[in-house]
Amino acid sequence: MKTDTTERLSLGNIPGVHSGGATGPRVDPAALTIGIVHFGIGAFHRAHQAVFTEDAAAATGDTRWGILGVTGRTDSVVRQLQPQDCLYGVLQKGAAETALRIVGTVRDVAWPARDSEKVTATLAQATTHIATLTITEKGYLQAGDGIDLSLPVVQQDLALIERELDGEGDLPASGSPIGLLVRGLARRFRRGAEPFTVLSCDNLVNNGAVTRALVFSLAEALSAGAGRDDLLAWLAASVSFPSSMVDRIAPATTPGDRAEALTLLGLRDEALVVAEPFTQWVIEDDFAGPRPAWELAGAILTTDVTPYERAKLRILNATHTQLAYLGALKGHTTIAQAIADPALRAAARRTIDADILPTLDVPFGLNLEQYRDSVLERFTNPNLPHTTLQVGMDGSQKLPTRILGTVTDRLNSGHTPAGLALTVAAWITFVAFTLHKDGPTLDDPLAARLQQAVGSDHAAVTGPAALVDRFFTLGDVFPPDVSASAAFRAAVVDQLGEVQRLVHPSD
Ligand code: CS2
Repeated sequence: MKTDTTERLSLGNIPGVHSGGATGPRVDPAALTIGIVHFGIGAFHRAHQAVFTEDAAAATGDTRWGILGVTGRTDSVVRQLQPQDCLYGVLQKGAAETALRIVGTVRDVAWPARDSEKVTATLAQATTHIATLTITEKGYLQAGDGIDLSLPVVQQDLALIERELDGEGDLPASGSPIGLLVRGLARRFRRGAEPFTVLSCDNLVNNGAVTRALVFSLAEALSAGAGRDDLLAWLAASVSFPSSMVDRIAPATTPGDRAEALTLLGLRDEALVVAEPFTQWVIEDDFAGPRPAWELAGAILTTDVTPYERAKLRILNATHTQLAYLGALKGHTTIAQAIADPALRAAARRTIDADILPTLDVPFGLNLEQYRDSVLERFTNPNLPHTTLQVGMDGSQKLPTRILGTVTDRLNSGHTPAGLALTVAAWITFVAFTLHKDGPTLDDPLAARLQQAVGSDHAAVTGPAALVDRFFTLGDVFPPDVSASAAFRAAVVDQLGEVQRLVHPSD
């Protein structure tokens, strides 16, 4: 195949980049040293924080902020990036224009199953100052306020951190991102104890505080002794956990995107990512040590991320989720198709106006109505094939963060949010439909428990009320104040009918 024999993007052929239709890298990748370890080097990080970091380096000439990217369970991203000297393109697709930019700020990549030692050693180096995280909601392994200590992988990681604190070498691989992070922090503490910053960039409420609580819950579970107590004291005094709000729509790369990039670049790029033009990063300015000048790259550094984070999670992510489930049920493949459907667009708009906007404080300099309009406009981008199934995955992890906190706020102020009940009803219908024996498999870490809620045979579910009751017993998803609300339960039952009317309008 022609594409397979085309030369692949690498440091050796950067000059060739500019002869095609591409730009970048904006700094000499070979001049960068590692200053950041990033956990979860998927498409989003490459299209977002890595680009901000390169722009900051270009603005200042500061070469300390190369990134070591850490992959998740598989080594596929290592295989994409390593043969390209970790260079990759961001194919920016606007409604009218496409542009390709090569980014060079990722300087190395590690797969924990093989490279836990490399990640640990890098986290411990005095020249590394920051760990950033995009490990998705499920990657945190949260149970209540802490990490789920009942999980075998967490217990194994705990044992490794103890051995690390004892100074043992040649340890096996860590199994969880937080476990590997704390192992690296333990070595950093033993080696030089320089201050450090852990910066979560995931779509969680108070992501900095959540990450801090998980790190501490793991460290506190270590065997009692001087090592543990000194580590905890150092973590409290010298490691900060700022919160941040991140925003850029970055759908999965398709073969068509790769072909388009090949045309623009004349080189093969197996690590290409795709993104919309819009990008935003709001960061709590609470760093224990040095950081890149991200504000020179357009990031907002602030003392309080909360109003931005709430507006983004509750308007953008919540509406994405509603459109994903209603859209998928109605046969729409992409978010752009779903928002182009007048009935779904109207439902989205109603939900934002009636149920979401009343719960939000206005972030400084932001008009919430304009923000709502710009979000809905971004969803219409027809060149960004963000699939409803991609946004719909991991619903059990996403609903609490983006929907159910808003439900609680509305219930507390004496309102029953019908639009949010519609979203919950759409999720339940989607799960039930997907888990039906003829449907595709459900992409959700709670799939097995959701299967029990749905019942192995649809006929066993006696009606909408019984179905809602079964879902509401999922304590990991529905907080007690939501599942105990008779009014909200009735609204979800009611909205199951509305889902059917929306997705089968002619029946
Ligand atoms: C989406 C987000 O897949 C999803 O759940 O809602 O990934 C969304 O595209 C980003 O948060 C946009 O910043």
